[in-house]
Amino acid sequence: MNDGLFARARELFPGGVNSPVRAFGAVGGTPRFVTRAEGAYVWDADGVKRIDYVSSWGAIILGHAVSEIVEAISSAAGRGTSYGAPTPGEIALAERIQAAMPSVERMRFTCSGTEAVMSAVRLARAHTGRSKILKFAGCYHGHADSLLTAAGSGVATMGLPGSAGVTADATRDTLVAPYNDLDSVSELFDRFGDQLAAVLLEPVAANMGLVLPKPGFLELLREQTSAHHALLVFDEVITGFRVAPGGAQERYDVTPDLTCLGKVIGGGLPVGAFGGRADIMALVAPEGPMYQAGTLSGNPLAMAAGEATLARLTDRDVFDRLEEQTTRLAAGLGEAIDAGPHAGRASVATIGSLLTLFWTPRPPTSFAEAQAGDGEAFASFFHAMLDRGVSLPPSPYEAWFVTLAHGAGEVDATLAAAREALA
Ligand code: HOZ
Repeated sequence: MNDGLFARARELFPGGVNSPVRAFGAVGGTPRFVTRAEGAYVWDADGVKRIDYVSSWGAIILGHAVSEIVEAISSAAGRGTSYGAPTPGEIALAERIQAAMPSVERMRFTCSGTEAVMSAVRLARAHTGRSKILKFAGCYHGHADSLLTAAGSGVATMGLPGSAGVTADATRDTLVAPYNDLDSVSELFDRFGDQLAAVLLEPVAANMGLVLPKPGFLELLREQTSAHHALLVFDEVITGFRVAPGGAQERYDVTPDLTCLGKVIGGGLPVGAFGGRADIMALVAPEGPMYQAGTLSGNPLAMAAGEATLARLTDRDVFDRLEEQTTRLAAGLGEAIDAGPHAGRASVATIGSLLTLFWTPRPPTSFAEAQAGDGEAFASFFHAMLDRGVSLPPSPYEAWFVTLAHGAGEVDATLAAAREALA
């Protein structure tokens, strides 16, 4: 059944998929078509049930098909799926975001993280009157032209330097520095500080595998951007509501000027948001001259799913529980590596409800270090886990996403599979 679906899908869609990260490009074999998901599990078209760590690439944090989310979406759908007019649901979700992330004084909803970041970059340029953006190698900010250079996620998985179709002009104003490299950042600020509209980054990088910021890195970016009157833009599409209720900015106590969100805030429906300082957001149309729009932005179904999700995430105990299971999983994976024939060849990075098993001796601190990982070992491990009932992101450059539905039983089952796979 699965193979037949893939054959048909390949006729209809490039690579048989509607987003490259879903193809098994880096691991070989046939992507599993999902027909159902519940809690921590997904079922494929052949009826095989697996523990899921893709979790819609992080959008699912409570677990799949959780009753209050299903009810929130059904109830909203019964009142109409889209109006092209403001709704109370937008306010309810925005207030929850603002309560968790005080730096987001005002915001605008979009339909994807890509749109959110693209709009934040435009806004930073509108605010500063400058053109240049500094991004970091291995960070992925969606597929806007100007940011498709040295990108992580699917671009890294495919080993591409950028994307065909992006003109040199589109990336002319995009500077790239190695993640965590304080000296390079200082040099770039010395040369281009007065031309920089913004420094844009994932404050915890999660699209080159999970790479944590070194102590002082985020603080240096805050100091340098303030000193040069450039904006600091955090892409918290993955880290928002994942590494702390208030995202990486809360966890590391570094406040950006603008923040981009997505994934969790939509509860599994298409949503993004950008927001931040009220004086900067006042530039967005119709209050200001920076144009940004969308027919389905603030869609009532997505607002309802997002609000119901964030309502479950107000309690710090929930984050403690998420992190406890994730930490136990990461520690168990580390022990399984150390006890097996691959000791010294693999490592585990973790924070909040995110983790990555790297095929590098130590967790990488940069894209270059992540790229030194053993891709063949990753592919073997991936398939060994899939055969043992565990669905991992099919790329070494992605994070595993733990949800509230991943309890001790799922963690134990994953570790048992990992011990076998690693042996
Ligand atoms: N940020 C996601 C992967 N790291 C994107 C998902 C996609 O491209 O489909």
